[in-house]
Amino acid sequence: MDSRLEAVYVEVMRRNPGEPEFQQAVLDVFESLGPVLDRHPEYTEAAVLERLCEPERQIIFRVPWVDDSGRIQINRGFRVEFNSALGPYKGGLRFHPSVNVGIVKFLGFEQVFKNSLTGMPIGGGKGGSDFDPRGRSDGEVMRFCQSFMTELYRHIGEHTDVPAGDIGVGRREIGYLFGQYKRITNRYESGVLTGKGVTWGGSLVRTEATGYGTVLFIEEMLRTRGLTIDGKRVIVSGSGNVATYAIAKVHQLGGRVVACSDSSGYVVDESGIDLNLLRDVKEVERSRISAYADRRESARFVPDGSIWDVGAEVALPCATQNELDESQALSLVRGGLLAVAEGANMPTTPAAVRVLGKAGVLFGPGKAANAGGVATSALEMQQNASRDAWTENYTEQRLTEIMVAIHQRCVETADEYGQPGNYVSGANIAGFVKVADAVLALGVI
Ligand code: NDP
Ligand code: 2IT
Repeated sequence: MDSRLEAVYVEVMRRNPGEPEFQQAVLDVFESLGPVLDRHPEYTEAAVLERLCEPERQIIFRVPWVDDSGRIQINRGFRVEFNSALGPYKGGLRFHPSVNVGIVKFLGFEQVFKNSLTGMPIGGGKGGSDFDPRGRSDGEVMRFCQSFMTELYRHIGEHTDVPAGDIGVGRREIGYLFGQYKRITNRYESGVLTGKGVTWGGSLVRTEATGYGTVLFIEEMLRTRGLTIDGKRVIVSGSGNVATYAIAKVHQLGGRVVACSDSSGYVVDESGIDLNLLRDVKEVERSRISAYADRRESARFVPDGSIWDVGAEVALPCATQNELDESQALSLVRGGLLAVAEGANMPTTPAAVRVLGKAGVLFGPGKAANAGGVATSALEMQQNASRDAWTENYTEQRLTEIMVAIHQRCVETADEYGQPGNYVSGANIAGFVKVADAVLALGVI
């Protein structure tokens, strides 16, 4: 690493011990920035890197609630408002037992550059809780969300900080959170949260946007090699919001998804994942993925091992961080892999990214490939600000244009900095330069 970057990196490590995911996310960006600092000494001069690695504000709070048996439960809530040089803090809330401040910081840090890359006026933030929604009744989830918002409401607002969903937070949770915000503030402030239901201020296509966008992005990448996803064999990990609509878009474009997963294992279905059945099992019943295989003859459930061993031409990791490691990448490469796009945030380990690079596999990093979700959140904010609601066709058209533009930005930036075809550098540099210029312009604040 460049010595100017190294000095900042060492200091970031020292100040943020015990946060391996945050450290990994910072390293990933820093490894792309050497050529940028050569061209822009003013960034080093003005300590832009140091400023971008320190969140503007970090909020940690107690979330007390009462479960169905009358017992008091205590969780921890987080909101890391990372950078607001380009617009209000924007980013999802994650409810999962693994959530801690380091995870939220990694996600918030990534969000800053992703949001910059979309070209929309949004800063970066992230939040969540170690609350585990699994096995909880609707009433418990509602009471938890109400308690969470009873503290969070004072920190957010349509011009301040605009949360949305992430793992464990979907339409149901956003509804309870929005309801409590509305009640406390006595304001119907639609733009304070995105991912709302379409009858109460949500945007059409927001639910589908991340998964759709990821597939639109990989289609653009494949196009650079004269290929398309039509007829390709595809693996999608996860079976939540992002995975579901990635599968839907792959099928619309003529590809065949032969495997998907949840945290209990994976299913292989050589005749192509049946999306209606998957949604019944995961979305409607909130059941485990083995129930899919129980009801479909062509499918089998595999409780252990790796989904990536199934083999495919296209792999879309859409579950969680560090879910595709070096040996799994090698296995995918041996199976004839052509392209990977990250629907999840940081799902591919650094060693796995190197394996894919060496093998000449197209690799679309999450900052670019999954940016369609937050970009459509920004479209939801636009609709809320103008008290308008766009049609499905128009909104999907906007999403498509945004994904094509992000792809173009990555390709042109990688070319400009002498690393053609390197989407990691392209995304990191393009995302960084825009936010760095704004940080400089706004002075020392
Ligand atoms: P969901 O909660 O809807 O789905 C998450 C899926 O991933 C589930 O299948 C879940 O399995 C699985 N999963 C979660 N954690 C783990 C884990 N530790 N180990 C194994 N499997 C796990 O979340 P989303 O689909 O919204 O999010 C998926 C990824 O996409 C995350 O990385 C998120 O940050 C990223 N993302 C989401 C966006 C959005 O708009 N929602 C936008 C951009 C990125 P199980 O059901 O067993 O828990
Ligand atoms: O990681 C992400 O980009 C998201 N979870 C979506 C954030 C948003 O504000 O829509």
